[in-house]
Amino acid sequence: MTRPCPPAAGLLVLTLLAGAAGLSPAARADAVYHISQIGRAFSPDTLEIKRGETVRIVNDDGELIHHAYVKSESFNFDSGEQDPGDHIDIRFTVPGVFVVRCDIHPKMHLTVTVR
Ligand SMILES: [Cu+2]
Repeated sequence: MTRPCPPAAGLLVLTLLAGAAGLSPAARADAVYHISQIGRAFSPDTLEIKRGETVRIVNDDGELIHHAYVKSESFNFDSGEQDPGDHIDIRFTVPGVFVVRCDIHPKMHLTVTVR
């Protein structure tokens, strides 16, 4: 598994939406976390966020197509196929522990804990 940057770097809040004009007060604390699909893995492969925050998953894996889905009782998501360079955003709206997987590469998994 390749880690192009220290694991903690992926946990940094890259974008705060607070500055965007016209957002309701409820949206101002929302943050976007960056996860990379690289080396047929999610990097980092664990993440802890707050309810309502968004995880952006970017396909940084050269010419490989990836995919991201969550299947659980309380929360479901399916990105469809992600071409190289594509990104998708998953906003986690319920607390719990969720596993994001790639249907194309079954060994890929990202554990997201939503507080
Ligand atoms: Cu994949």
